[in-house]
Amino acid sequence: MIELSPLHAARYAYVPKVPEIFLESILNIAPRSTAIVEPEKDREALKNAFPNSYGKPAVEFVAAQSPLKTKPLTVGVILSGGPAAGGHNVIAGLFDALKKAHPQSTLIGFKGGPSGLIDGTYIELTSEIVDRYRNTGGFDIIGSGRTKIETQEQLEKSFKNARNIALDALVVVGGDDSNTNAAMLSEYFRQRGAAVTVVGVPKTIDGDLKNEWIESSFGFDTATKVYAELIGNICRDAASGRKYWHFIKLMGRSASHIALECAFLTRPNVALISEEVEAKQMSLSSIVNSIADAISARAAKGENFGVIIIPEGLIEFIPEIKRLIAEINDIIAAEGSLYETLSKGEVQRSFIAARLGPESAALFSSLPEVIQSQLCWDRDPHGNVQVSRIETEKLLVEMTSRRLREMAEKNEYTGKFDYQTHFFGYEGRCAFPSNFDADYCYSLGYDACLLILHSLSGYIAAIRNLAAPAKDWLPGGIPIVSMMNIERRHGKDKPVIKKALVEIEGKPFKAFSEARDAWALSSDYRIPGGIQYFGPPAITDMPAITLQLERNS
Ligand code: FBP
Repeated sequence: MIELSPLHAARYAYVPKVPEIFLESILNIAPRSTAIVEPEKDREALKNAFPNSYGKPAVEFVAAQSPLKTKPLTVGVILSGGPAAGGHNVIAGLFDALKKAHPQSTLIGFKGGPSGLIDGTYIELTSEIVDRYRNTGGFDIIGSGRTKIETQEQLEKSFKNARNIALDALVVVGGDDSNTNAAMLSEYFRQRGAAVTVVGVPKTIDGDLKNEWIESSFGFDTATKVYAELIGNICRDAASGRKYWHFIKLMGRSASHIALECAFLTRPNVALISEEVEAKQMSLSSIVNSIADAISARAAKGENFGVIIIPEGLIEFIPEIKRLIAEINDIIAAEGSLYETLSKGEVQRSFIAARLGPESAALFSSLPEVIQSQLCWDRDPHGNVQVSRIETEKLLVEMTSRRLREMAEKNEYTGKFDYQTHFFGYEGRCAFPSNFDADYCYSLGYDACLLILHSLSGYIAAIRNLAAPAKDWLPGGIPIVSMMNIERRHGKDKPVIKKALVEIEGKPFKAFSEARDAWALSSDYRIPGGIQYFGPPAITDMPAITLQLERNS
């Protein structure tokens, strides 16, 4: 038996705060339909792809007219995609709610992500197991994976396993791709006549699974607080040693929500936002020039140090690189089985270079070889470039050094440039969930159980009013298909959940763009410190700044 750290032991005793309505008996809570939610675009295609779940209303949970009668249920849960703090509390909330609805209900956990359902590998989640994971980070209770359930064979195997286990419901805890899986399974089970209610739970540190009903995905709050602690420490180190520029890449895949939140929490000298780069069609050289100018302006004050935040997905938003990536994706999709046999590095690089159009070929050859190779690495099972493996921070350091040398030759820069690079990503996904994530996740699990009890298949748990104290949160759900559009993946048009990127017209970006010029020259960084789990609620329960800006008028 591993000896627990004092914090680990103390977190077991934490009782998550929940919306007030959840204090009622679970059988006395019922869904109330509100507006029909339709996707923003591609409506006909989505209606055809999801005839059973299209055109349904959003629901909110309110006090019931009369108590629900229910039988013991067998419910399966899948943790899908990258870990995010709070996944264990989703399971705890789901488990407690199921047992309250009927003590003989059973919760099983499919092992290793969606492949656990396809292969029929699972464990029963007993109270002894669940209790050991309450309020802890990680997905290790059952493991996670990125298998995409999409082929007929995978869907049929999932159906057969669900039937053999006599599954009444399935909860898929995941991001945009995983909840797309959930919608497909819901549809397939209906088509096969199986009464299995499939519901989703919005997870991802990236924060890009959100809309009017889903105000935040879980894990974002904890991850940004962990990264901000590290960035704040680096800011202080930079101001103490006064000799390095720190180029810090932050995880978050395509969206820059994490970079934006961490910028508010720490006030770095430069924070790049990919969505702005795309909106302004900034080229790679114009981004590099803007970094070099910021470095030069501080050097003029005698400050040859600073901190730059770079969102992980930046590279995909630079127009000429975006075109290059799209061409590489199409080549990989078209040459699928042959490409898989090629070894990484020189062989893959030459294969791709020989097949690119002239403009992209020229750009490709101008990039450092290490970046060329990283752009050629395999896509993930959903067809995404694995941006966490592309060293954009190093690319920018190399190009910025070059630019500063040019400026120095023309006497436009007289400073001294030295640097350190960092990538913060995996560090933030499995921390003990912040109180916000612990409360939110437990409530999401509870909410998922309510969706199941009321047979709302194809729905995703949606809790609103998150900037307010937990007692005032508003639980409910929306149809997953309402969040979808058609996108090109692996060379084919496919229905997927549309990623919510940073809105350039939104309140958080506007607040950032008003503040950033002052941050560029200042060395008065904001030092947030580590996540506090016990103490005054103003410190322990503070929701993300971007969430507050979005939701508070
Ligand atoms: P999800 O979308 O599955 O939540 O994963 C998010 C993420 O952490 C991204 O920020 C990152 O690019 C990616 O996972 C890394 O994936 P992997 O864990 O497979 O290396």
